[in-house]
Amino acid sequence: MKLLNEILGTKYPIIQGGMANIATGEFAAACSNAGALGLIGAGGVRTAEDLRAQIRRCKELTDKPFGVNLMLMHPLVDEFAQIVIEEKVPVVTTGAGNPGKYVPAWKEAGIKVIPVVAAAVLAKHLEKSGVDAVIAEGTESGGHVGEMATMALVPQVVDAVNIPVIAAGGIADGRQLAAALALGACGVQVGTCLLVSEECPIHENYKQALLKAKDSDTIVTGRIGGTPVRVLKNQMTREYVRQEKAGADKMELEKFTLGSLRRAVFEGDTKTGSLMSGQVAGMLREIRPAAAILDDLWTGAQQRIKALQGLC
Ligand code: TUI
Repeated sequence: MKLLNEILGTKYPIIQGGMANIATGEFAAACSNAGALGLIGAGGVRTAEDLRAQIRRCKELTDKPFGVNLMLMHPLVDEFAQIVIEEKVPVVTTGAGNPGKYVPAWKEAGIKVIPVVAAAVLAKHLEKSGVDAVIAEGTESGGHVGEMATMALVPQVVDAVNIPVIAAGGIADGRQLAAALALGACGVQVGTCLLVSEECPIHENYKQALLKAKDSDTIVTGRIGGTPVRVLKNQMTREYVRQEKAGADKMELEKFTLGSLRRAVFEGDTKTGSLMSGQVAGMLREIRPAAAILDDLWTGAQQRIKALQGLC
């Protein structure tokens, strides 16, 4: 099996998740320069021209491979799908849906296409449409999540397809990276552990809330409404749960969370903001350079694999 770094031309077999409103062109470039595949998150980008500007900024700041994550529920996704072609983006990942209709044009343009899947059935379907790999993302992740846990999802996707599988969800240290490789993944995508990097442009209050979090401090809101999102528990989630239990309809709940991610990211509003985070938040100890976080992930995985070899 080829490792993800050989497939992508990166130093490490690690992708930086394209977190909406967080993963700017500058942050993606910093992660690419630090040895991962940096991704620009288009989920929070408001215009096609802004996406183009983020891509150009990223290209200015790194000569390493990078990519764009397209959130498929975004109202401008058709336009964004064209911009990545025009700007010759080397890698496109997708999330929150089925990217099938865009795949032929992206492949025609020579783009490596790597959709996120939350179940094996979509992975199988997308393999037929010619995607290069899939990211199997477990419900441990932050942000928009599916139902299946990484431990159960990854081997079932690996068995379902003959293309490389990248594991995501619940990965913040070398033990978890080693476990992902043991499950048959060729590499990993991480998001939450990079939120506490020095380069990550989120508000300082958001970083401090992550450092304070314990293992069970995240919750998934919106499972009933159809858009499940994992965030740190706070005043907003308590109120959300209260309204959900009281029978509030989908529209009311959506209105309640509208703009709440931006409030957390830009204003540092830890009370009423959506502090998207994976279940690994409880493992985060300090703010460090992205390069140190990535190097520890890979060095730690190699050490763990060697230690396990000594057991048998
Ligand atoms: O997309 C993500 N994570 C995200 S997107 C996001 S922005 C947002 N903001 C507010 C509300 C909702 C979203 C924040 N975090 N991860 C990738 C991911 N994709 N997770 C789950 C899926 C997924 C789910 C269903 C992928 C495919 C899918 O297929 C359904 C189908 O059509 O077959």
